[in-house]
Amino acid sequence: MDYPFPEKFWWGSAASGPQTEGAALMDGRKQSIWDYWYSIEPESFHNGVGPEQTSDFYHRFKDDIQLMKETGHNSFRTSIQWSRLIPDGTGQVNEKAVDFYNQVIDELLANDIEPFINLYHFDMPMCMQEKGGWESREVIDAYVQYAKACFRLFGDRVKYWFTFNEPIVPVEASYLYNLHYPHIVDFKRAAVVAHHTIVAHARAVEAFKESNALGQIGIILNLTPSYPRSEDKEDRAAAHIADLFFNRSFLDPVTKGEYPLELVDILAEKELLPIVEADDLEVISNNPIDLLGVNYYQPRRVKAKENPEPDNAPFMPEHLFDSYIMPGRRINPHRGWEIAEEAVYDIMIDLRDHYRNIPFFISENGMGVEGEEKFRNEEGYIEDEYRIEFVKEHLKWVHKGIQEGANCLGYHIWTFMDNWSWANAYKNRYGLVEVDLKNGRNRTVKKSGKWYKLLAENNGF
Ligand code: BGP
Repeated sequence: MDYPFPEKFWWGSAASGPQTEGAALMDGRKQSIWDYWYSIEPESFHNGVGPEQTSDFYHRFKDDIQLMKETGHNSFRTSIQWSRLIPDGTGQVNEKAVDFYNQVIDELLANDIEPFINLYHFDMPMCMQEKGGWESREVIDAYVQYAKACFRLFGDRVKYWFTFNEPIVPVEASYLYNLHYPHIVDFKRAAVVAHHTIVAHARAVEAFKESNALGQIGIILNLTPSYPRSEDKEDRAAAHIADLFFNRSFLDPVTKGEYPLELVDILAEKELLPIVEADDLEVISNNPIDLLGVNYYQPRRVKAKENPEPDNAPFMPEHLFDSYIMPGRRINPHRGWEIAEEAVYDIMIDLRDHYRNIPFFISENGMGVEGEEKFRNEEGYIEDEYRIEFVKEHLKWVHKGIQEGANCLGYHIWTFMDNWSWANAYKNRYGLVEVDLKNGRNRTVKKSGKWYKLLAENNGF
């Protein structure tokens, strides 16, 4: 075997509650911002497919967990939906939701699949958004109560907890770039959302440590290594600034307990710092994570700013650098994302050298492809060779990082079965398992799923 992995390596996949459960308003669940946005603007979703039309994990989890076994999983990440567990955001816990999540966790454990549970995957309950969402301190308190309820209810069995998935995404998509509800474009408000999310995270970590729950707690961050166009000083400075805004802004407080000083200085100079209350920095500083999840899809390429923005233009991070399209870059045309496998190694070495060699795992990495049906073979399953290659090429670099001492504990592909990808709905398919929307959401293991089983069984390839 050319690429053996360490013993007890986690092989599995990641998914999320809002993207898989379905049963959107069933058994007491109430709307999240996704259900609400879909109710007012269904045309914003690819082919008008909304969050109630996901893969129906809510009813099919038992069969799906059998398919996880068939595809080599020893671990699986999903998220609890706040809007299902505590439908009014605060107060009464929904017993039907407790029952559902208990069953999922128990079924995973009974099949020797370690549950990795995330508490928040872009899915603010609508009633909490009405109170101001992450701009409101009241929502931080409500989130911490929700997190405590999860630790109390499921902490006797779940050993790996995550406070947030990609917390920078709601900051960018909902408060800066006009992609997700509530479609605000305002850096100052985005900075408040970011800071409040980090405070909510740190307070949840604190609550976890005070509880009797088993195990470890961390956060899942999407890291996008930031590469300069050239070795020129100006290009390198531009890449460094992008790195501060898009990586270190979250990575530093959750691992080192403090914001990068350079970033604070930039924001202070522009009078864009959020209000920081007395205990905020203390709770951040006292609660570093145990374990980091790294979602890696693509790097960011940057060059020095060519034309400065007018002084009165409302601030955006892109006023400090230009993005750069590298000649000859490879992209996944379906998603438009660059494919650059070696960047995963750069992340690993950075964590080794600058983040106390923190234990981490690759918590998402995957390839979304449109129109996969055309690769169906005579036996009726999809031959997604490109996905196998994609995973292999990334794993080669993960392997090298491990050889060189990075503390990587596992690899989770995004995702287990084709699922609902937010506004892209079912446009791009990512699964090891196909979900046939035309035929009762039937599941069929793809070639990549069969290969993934061998990968996990051999612990390498
Ligand atoms: C990550 C999210 C996932 C998933 C994935 C694929 O950012 O954590 O929820 O959706 O990206 O991206 P997309 O669905 O936008 O193609």
